[in-house]
Amino acid sequence: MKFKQLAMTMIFAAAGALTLGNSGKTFAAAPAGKKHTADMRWWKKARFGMFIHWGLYAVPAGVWHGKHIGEGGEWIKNNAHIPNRQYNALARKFDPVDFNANQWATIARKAGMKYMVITSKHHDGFCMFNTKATNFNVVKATPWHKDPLAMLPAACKAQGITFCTYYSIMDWHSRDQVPAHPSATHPTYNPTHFAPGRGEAYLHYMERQLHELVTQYHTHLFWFDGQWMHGWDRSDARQLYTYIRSIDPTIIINSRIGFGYGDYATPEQSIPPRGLPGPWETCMTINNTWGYVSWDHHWKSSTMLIHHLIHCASGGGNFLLNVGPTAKGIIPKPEVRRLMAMGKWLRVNGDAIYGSHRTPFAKALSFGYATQKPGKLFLEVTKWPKSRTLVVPMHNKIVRAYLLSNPYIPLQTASGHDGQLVYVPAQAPDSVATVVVLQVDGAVRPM
Ligand code: FHN
Repeated sequence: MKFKQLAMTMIFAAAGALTLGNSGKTFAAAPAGKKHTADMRWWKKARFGMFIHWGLYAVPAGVWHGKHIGEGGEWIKNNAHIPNRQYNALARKFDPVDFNANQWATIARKAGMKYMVITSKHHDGFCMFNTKATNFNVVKATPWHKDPLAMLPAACKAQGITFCTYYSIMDWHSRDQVPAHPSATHPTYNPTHFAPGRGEAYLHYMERQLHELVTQYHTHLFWFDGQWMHGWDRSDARQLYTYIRSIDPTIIINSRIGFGYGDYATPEQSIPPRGLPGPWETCMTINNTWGYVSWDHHWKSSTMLIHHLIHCASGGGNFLLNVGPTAKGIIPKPEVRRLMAMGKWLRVNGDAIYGSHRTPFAKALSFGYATQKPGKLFLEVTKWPKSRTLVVPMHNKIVRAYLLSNPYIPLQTASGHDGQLVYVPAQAPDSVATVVVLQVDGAVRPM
């Protein structure tokens, strides 16, 4: 995937997550050992969430003046160099008459997702909630006049999904920020910088909106982004972090608020091979774009997506998988089909994922992945052994072994030179990933 915005490089050191924004600034994840005041318990147990990129950009859907505009639907204002007036006019065409909050929350539940992070305001500055801070919002500026973020929290609660919000610090619409290359006909917005003397005013604008999102829309998490705009500095990050904590100390904040603030690291479109030391979450698209793009049919298979989820969990991380609804409010069918396949796998194997802890093994396993809970080692076998024998590199004797899908039939085991042996059926019961459960005494002691 090639994106201009990926001029910024996402580099993830083993010691933590470092994100190099366009400005080349480095934003470290929460410093090791930082005391979390946020209530991370639900988040760490959840393991799997739905990311939703939805806004005015769904109207052009990756096409401008008849041309395919690559590198992201939600970036079309920047990548097609659309002047403000022309872009703002899209609001008059945004009328998602097919939007159904209960349907979206139900899809998330059936997918096995436990939280939802939706764009309240992306880089384009359009607000998908009825904010009093600007009329450039979904209720005041569109013929729809409805507030999706007012409908989703109750829909999510009814489905057992935790409601969370994405919020971009960079804002291509705000008068407090100046585009990288202003032009009446061919502007480039990214990366913006603060207009002279307007930084404090913009911070106040954000605080007003974040207060609304916490107190009126009851978000449980802020997924910040766009922190690479020029002029966003440590004091700004600290002020925003402190402000949010003053409203509700349990709110979770991601690392992209910047400068080591935030509660978890946010690798994007990639999974750190052995996970990261502290709390982390990989976010990923199902095709190649976050916002809806009508011509992007590069869909990942459900098998690959299930393996990505397992890989994240085995590294002690979460998997935030994105959907890009259309301008009519429909989650594209190819995305729904893949999510239903993930949910079907999780209904059988979710015990290995939800609330699990990272693998005890420092090296990758030849047959797949591992996760664990006290007294249990889960082996997510993605490469079924032709020898019908799994070799588990640990000293612990196995108390009992069984297929998670069929716990009543024990599997035979033995001790070998290279670890514990588990004898499995000739054919993999689940060709995508079969979970073998090993009951062990005490903590796993890898060889
Ligand atoms: O520029 C954004 C992009 O549009 C998208 O929102 C992703 C999602 O993580 N974040 C930024 C690129 O890193």
